[in-house]
Amino acid sequence: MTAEAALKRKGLEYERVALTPGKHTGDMEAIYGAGHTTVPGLLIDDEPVHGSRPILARLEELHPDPPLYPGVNAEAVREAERWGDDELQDLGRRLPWGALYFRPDAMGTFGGIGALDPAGVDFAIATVRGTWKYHGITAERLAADLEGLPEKIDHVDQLAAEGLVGGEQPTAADFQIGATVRVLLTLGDLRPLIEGRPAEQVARRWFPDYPGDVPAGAFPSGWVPSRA
Ligand SMILES: N[C@@H](CCC(=O)N[C@@H](CS)C(=O)NCC(=O)O)C(=O)O
Repeated sequence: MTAEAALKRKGLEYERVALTPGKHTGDMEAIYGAGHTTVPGLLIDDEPVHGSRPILARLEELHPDPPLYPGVNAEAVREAERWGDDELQDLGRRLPWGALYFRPDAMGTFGGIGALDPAGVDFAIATVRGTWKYHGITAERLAADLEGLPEKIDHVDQLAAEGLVGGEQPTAADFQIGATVRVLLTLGDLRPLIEGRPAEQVARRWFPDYPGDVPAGAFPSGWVPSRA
């Protein structure tokens, strides 16, 4: 989502190729080299660029206008982007898969198909178990992630106050942070912590449409901090 937003912002033509989750790690290594298992990757003619931050940096080099790392703020935007990737992005993996463990029947909403039938729920349960193992999710870690979320949303307020995100012209940090927050907005339990704040505005402005809805009440009671 981040890479695509940057391509659109730069007005560049591109072809989007969706890979099958799970199998994609091998496909990615075949194109981008050993160890480069994650999406996104971008082929610029024959030049492989792997990872959301390298992609945005390379697009900026090739097409400086409109800038994603504007003028005097360039370094601060780069740091905000790094924070979004290194410190926020993981929550976009662990919190949705974490919530779906308790509401596997809601997994179909992420594929745009609404309620799952019982066989679908069996499939969802097996899938979610796999993701907990793959991403190292445990109940303890999930509870700690939830406890730490308000501080992260506060940090986005701070970045907005500094003009690094949420301005008229989007930065690389808007695209990096907004994409993750947009995923978090699929969780009813988290919406009260995010709604009405700069984080929500950044996410919905650049990523208005994103499927998925896990109704509030998925996480065990007491795990989701109340809004200060
Ligand atoms: N931080 C990197 C990583 C992105 C990432 O984790 N992509 C996931 C998609 S949900 C992936 O491909 N995971 C497969 C894996 O971890 O091997 C970026 O922003 O480019």
